Amino acid sequence: MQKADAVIVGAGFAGLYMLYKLRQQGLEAIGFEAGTDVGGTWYWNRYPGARCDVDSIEYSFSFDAELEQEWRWKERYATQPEILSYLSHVADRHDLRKDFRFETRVTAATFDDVAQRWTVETDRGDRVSARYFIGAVGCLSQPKDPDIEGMGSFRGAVHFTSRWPSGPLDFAGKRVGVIGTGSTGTQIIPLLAKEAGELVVFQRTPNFSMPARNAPISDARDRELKDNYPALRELGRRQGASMVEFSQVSALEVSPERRLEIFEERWQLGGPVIQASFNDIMIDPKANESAAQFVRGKIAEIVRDPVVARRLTPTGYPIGAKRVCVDTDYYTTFNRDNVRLVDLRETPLVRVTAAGVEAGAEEIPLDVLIFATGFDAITGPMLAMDIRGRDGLSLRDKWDHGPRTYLGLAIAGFPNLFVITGPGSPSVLGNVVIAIEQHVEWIDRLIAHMQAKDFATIEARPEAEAQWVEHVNLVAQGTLYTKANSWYMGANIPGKPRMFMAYVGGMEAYRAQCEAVAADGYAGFTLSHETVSL
Ligand code: NA7
Repeated sequence: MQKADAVIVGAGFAGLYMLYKLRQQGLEAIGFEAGTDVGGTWYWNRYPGARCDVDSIEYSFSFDAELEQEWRWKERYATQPEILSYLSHVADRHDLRKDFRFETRVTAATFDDVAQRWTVETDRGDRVSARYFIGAVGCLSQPKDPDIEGMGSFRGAVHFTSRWPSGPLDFAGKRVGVIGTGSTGTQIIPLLAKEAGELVVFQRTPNFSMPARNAPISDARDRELKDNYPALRELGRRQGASMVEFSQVSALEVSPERRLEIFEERWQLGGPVIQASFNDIMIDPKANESAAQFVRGKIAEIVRDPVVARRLTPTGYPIGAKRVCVDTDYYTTFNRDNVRLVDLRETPLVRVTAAGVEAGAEEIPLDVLIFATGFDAITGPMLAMDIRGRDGLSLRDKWDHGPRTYLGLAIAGFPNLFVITGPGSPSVLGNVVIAIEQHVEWIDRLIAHMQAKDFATIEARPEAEAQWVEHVNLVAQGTLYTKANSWYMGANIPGKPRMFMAYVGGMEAYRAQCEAVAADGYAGFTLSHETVSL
C-alpha cells in the first residue's frame, strides 16, 4: 500500500489550494479527482450559460498576489469556460496536477485505530495509507437525478446539466424540454430558447431571480479593481463577499417610497444583492415580504401574458430562503412565441414517455429532454464515499439524522479527517472561495501544529461538536432561511433530514470562532501523541 501524509479528494478550488498549502509545509499529499482534469464543479457543469453569480474579480484566489494581478477576467460574471481556464492556469502555475490522479473516484476511507491512519480506496484499485484525509469535495458536486417514472423510456436525447458533454450540441429546430428552474435552469433556459425550435419549461417551484447585468470588464475598471485588491480582499474576508454592499439599515425604518428606491437601485445594479439591501431581509418577515413583493412586481412588468407571469411568480416562501437566481433575460424569455411554461403544480408531471413528457392529461412531444434538477447538496459528496472512523463508525450512520460537525471542519469519531466547506460552515452563503481559503488555511495551520508537536491524531470532542451543532441551529432558527424547501435544508432530496446545513452567523463571526479555537490550543479537540509504528 502506498503511503502519503495526506489524501485530498477533489481538484476544485478547495483541493487545489489544500494541496498547494500542504506541499508548502513539506508534506506529501495525493489528490484524487473524478474528472479528467482540475475544475471541480466547474469541470462538470459546462452547460450553455453556466456562469458564476459572484463577481469574477473576487471569485478567485487571494493567496497569490502575482496571480491576482496577471489574470484578466473578461466579464463581471465569469463563464464556466473562463473559470475552468483560470483553475487550469493556477494548476500550471503551481504545478499542482502532478499530485492528482484524475478519472479516479474515492470509494472508501477507513480509519485504522491501530496505525492511526486512513486507508483510502478508489474505483481504480488504489489503496493509500495517509495520516490525514481531507474532503475537498464541494457543496454542489453530487448530482441528484430525479426518480421520474419512465425516464429510461424516452427515445430522444437526454442530457443532465451537471455532467454536460464537452462537444457542442445542436438544438436548432428541435423540441427541447427542460425540467428544473433553479439557478441552472434559469441560466440555460434563455440560451436554449434562442436556439431550439420549441422550448418547454417544466417548473415545479418558481424562484426569485435578479438580473445579472453582466458586462465586459473594461481595462480601466480592471485596473481600478486590481489596484484596490488588498482592500477588496480584506472586505471579503470580513463580510464573506466584497462586491456587495451590506446595508446596516432596517427595511422597516425607511419610508415605503425610499424602500422601493433602494430595491430599484439593487435591481439596476444586478446580482444577488437584494438580500443585502437592508439588514433584516433574512430576519424580519415584513422586511422580507417587501423585497419579495418588489421582485414579484418586476415579474408582472416583464412577462406579458398575465397567466404566465402568475405561474412564474414565487409565493409561499421568503425571498432568499431558496438561493436567489441571477439571470440574463430569464423572465423576458417567456415572452417568446417558441417558449411554453408548464406549471407542474397545476398539471403534475406524470411520467416520461417514449415520445416526451406527460404532464396532467397531456403528453408533450419532445426531441430532447434536459434535467437541471440540482444536487444532493453539502452532505451528498462526503456521503457518496463509504467513510468509517474510529471503531468502524460509519459517517452515513453518524449523519443519519442530519450532519454533525465541529466548526463545519471536523467530525467527532473521525480523527484526522477534515471537510472543506462542510455542513456547519458558512460555505455557500457568501463567496465560497473566501470560505474555502479560510478553511484551507485553518486546516493547514492545524496540521502544521500537529507535525511540529508530533501529535498523531486530532479529533473533535463530542461535546464541542454538540455545542457547535446547537449554535448553528440556533443562529439559523433566528432567520428566515429555514422557511423554504431548499437544498440548504436538504429538502430537495426525499428522506434527507431537514436542517439548515450552512452557518448563517457570518464569515467574520465564524472566522473569529475558528481563531479562538486555534489560539486556545485547539479547544474542543483531543490531540494525542499515541501512535503505533507500522
Ligand atoms: P436547484 O436550485 O436545486 O434547482 C433544481 C430545480 O429542479 C428546481 O427547480 C427543482 O424544483 C427542480 N426539480 C428537481 N427535481 C424535480 C422533479 N422531480 N420534477 C420537477 N422538478 C424538479 O439546482 P440548480 O442546479 O439549479 O442550482 C444549484 C446551485 O448551484 C445554485 O443554487 C447555485 O449555487 C449553483 P423544486 O424547487 O425542488 O420544486
